[in-house]
Amino acid sequence: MSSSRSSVDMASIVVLILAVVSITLTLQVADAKPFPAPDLKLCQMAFNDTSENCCTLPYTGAPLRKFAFKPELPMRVRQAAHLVDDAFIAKYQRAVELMKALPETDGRSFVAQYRLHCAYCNNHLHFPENEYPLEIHQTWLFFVWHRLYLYFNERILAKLIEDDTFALPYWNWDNQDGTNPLPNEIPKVWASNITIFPNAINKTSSLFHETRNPCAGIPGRIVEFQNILGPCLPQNYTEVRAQSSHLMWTQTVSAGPTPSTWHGASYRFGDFGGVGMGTMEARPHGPVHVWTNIRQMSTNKDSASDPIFFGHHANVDRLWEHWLTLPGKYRKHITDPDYLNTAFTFYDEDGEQVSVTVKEALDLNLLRYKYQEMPAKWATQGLNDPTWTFCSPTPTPADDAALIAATPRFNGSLAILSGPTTFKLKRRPSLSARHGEEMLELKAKLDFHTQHMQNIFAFLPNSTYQNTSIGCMEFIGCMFSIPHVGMSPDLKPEFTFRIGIRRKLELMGRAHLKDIVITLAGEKSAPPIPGESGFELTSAKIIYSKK
Ligand SMILES: [Cu+2]
Repeated sequence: MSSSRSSVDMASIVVLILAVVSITLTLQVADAKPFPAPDLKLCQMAFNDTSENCCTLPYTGAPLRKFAFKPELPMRVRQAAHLVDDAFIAKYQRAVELMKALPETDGRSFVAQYRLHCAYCNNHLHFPENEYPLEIHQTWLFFVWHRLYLYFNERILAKLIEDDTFALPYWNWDNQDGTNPLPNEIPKVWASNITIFPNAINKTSSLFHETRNPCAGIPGRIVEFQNILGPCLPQNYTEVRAQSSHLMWTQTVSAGPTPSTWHGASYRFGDFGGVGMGTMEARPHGPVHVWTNIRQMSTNKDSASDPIFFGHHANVDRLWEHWLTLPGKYRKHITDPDYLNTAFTFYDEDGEQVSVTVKEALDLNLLRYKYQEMPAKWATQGLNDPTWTFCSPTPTPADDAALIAATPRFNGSLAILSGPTTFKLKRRPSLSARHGEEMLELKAKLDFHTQHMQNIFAFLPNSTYQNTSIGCMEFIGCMFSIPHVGMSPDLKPEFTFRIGIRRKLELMGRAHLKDIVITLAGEKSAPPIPGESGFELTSAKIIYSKK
């Protein structure tokens, strides 16, 4: 009797469990919020601002169809741009010349292609059931959207020259090698105003853009990631290379150990966009745009109208693949279904709308391209590099204890002004990596119309944005938000920034301390409303996360 009663009870429990599981799954499905592929016909001007209008296409092609892999394509190799030969340059020039000759109303045309980048930001792509427009910067969509954008752009160029082996070259600006041709100067493929293609319509290279910064165009001048808009003084190669390799290491190895630190904040259908930039997008990606071309490359609207944009972003894409190979338990693709099932619309090589999901973009073998290998020496650099130095005198344990004792704890909301802001936060140094990576998490309400840039230093309270080098050992990462036009001026959304800190603290010999002293050293920018900082730090804490 008792045994049959207990089996009835067991059966009820199993039914109950199944019901709960089923309700949970239903809720999860009902709750799923990936972005559907936008119909590009939904593109609208940003607040009727015609100067920013990127919706030029009255699309008349076939209805939107789904992307299919092309296993028959040869494996294309994206070469390091500084190593390509003249035959390749001529081929690439011809492909872009043909693209530029297409009418604007053709989705494959150069104009339609660069406006597509702009259409995916700046308040252009609206969904009827969503309050906010789609924004592909400053969240986890950044890497994957640009990968797919380059994929289709490359396929269009290949079809125009009827050469399925064609692959975009990448600008290897992270490589500090000092032998000529320098990988991190503007490669000659984009630098020259003379076409190598013998039958060119005119003798101006289709790969050149006349609005580049004059300083960046000087042969032998290498990309800088800090203080890039000052006077065009002779470069101290040793110093620039040390700063740049240190920045690469900090942002990729130390500050970007997990998907949320590297890619940026999560972003689902219905969310306000652009609310948390990842480490790579902030730096080095951002400064390379500005260093190269402050006029075109530094606006969302015209960024992709300089052909070097595609070489720049090919390197960003390559570095994403490289990031996956670095040591660390959590350097993996994001597995959130809302990310994987988000879809975008592009123009394919026939000029027709095609929808493609994020999960279709994660395997380069299936997309049939790869990168010519180049060394990334910065990834294994460290204290053994004599150019990486502390900017404070070597502290004793007593100095650290005195600094911690003298520093106020972060205590609720804080208006960040242009000067440095210093506070301390509690750590749990004994937690192992099994609990996740140790990160600094900052939340802030930002004015969305101005740029916000903060360099973040540990145990360097006198640091400032202008005068403290990102080559200092105490530099632990940065947070960055670019202005977004066309949004309501009343909006002040909350942003989330995360940077990994553990590896840098280990290198500094401070991983055992129970407090960390943080300094936010901000770039000077005009406050949007007089008397307001436009930057309210709402939360600052040390968290441990696998995401
Ligand atoms: Cu970019």
